[in-house]
Amino acid sequence: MNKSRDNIFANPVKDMGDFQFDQQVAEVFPDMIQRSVPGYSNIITAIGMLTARFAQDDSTLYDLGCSLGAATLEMRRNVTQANCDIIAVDNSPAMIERCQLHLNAFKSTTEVTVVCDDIQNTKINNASVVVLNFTLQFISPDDRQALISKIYAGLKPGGVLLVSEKLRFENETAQSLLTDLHHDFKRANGYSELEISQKRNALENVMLTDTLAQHMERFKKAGFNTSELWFQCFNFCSMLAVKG
Ligand code: GEK
Repeated sequence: MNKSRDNIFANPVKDMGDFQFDQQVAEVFPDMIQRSVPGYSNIITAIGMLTARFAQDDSTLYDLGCSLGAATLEMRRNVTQANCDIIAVDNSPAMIERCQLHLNAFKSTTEVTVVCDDIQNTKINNASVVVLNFTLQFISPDDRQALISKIYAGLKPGGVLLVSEKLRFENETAQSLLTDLHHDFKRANGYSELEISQKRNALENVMLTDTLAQHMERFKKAGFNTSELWFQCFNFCSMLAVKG
C-alpha cells in the first residue's frame, strides 16, 4: 500500500471547495483513513471474519465505494467458499486505478472485477456479502433508502450487509463531546488544528451523516429482520444487517 503522508490541509487553502476523491487524495488515502477514522483497521479485519462466515458457495461479494480496495483484499484473503467472485466499485477514477494495482500485487484464485461507476448504478445479484465501508455517508440522503433496498433485494437468504459510517447524535451534548473526542484522536495522530478545521469545512457539504436510529429504520424498511450495531468508537460505527 502507498505510504505517503496526508498533508492535504496542512497549509491554509485559499479556495476551499468541497472535498473530492481525486488524485491527491488517492495518493495519501491509506494514511488519511488510518489517522482519521478510529477503529478502521479493526473494521477491515472484521470484514474478513464476516466473509469467512457469511460467504456462500457460487455467490458474489460486493465492495461498494472500495477506494484502494482494503476491504476487497481482506474479503479475497478470507473467502474459502467455492466459486465466489468479488465486484469492487468506486466512482473515483484515481481510486480505481490504484485499487487495481493493489489487487494485482497479490496472487489469488478469486476473481475480482473492479468497476469505475456510481454505486447507485451497480446491479446487485446473487450476493452473499455486501460491504459499504464508510460510503453511504457520501450518497445523497434522499437516495440512501433506495440503495439499501436494492442491496436487500440482491442478497441471497442468509446474506449479510455491513455498513460503516460516521454517526450524528440527536443529543447536542453527545454530538459535541463525541466530535471533540474524534478531534482529540486526530490530534493524537499528528493532525494540526488547521488541518482538522479545514478538513471539517471541506467535508461539510459532501458528508451528511445519519443517526443510528435512522440507519436502523432504513434497514428495517428495506426488509432486514436482523440489524445491529457491532462496533462504535466515538462518532464512528459499523453495523450489520442479515437477510433472514
Ligand atoms: C475502505 N470503503 O477503505 N459511487 C461510488 N463510489 C463512491 C460514491 C458513489 N456514488 N460516492 C463516494 N464514493 C473504503 C473507504 S471512502 C471513505 C471508503 C472516506 C467513494 C469515494 O470515491 C471514496 O473512494 C469512497 O466512496 C469513500 O474500506 O474517505 O471517508
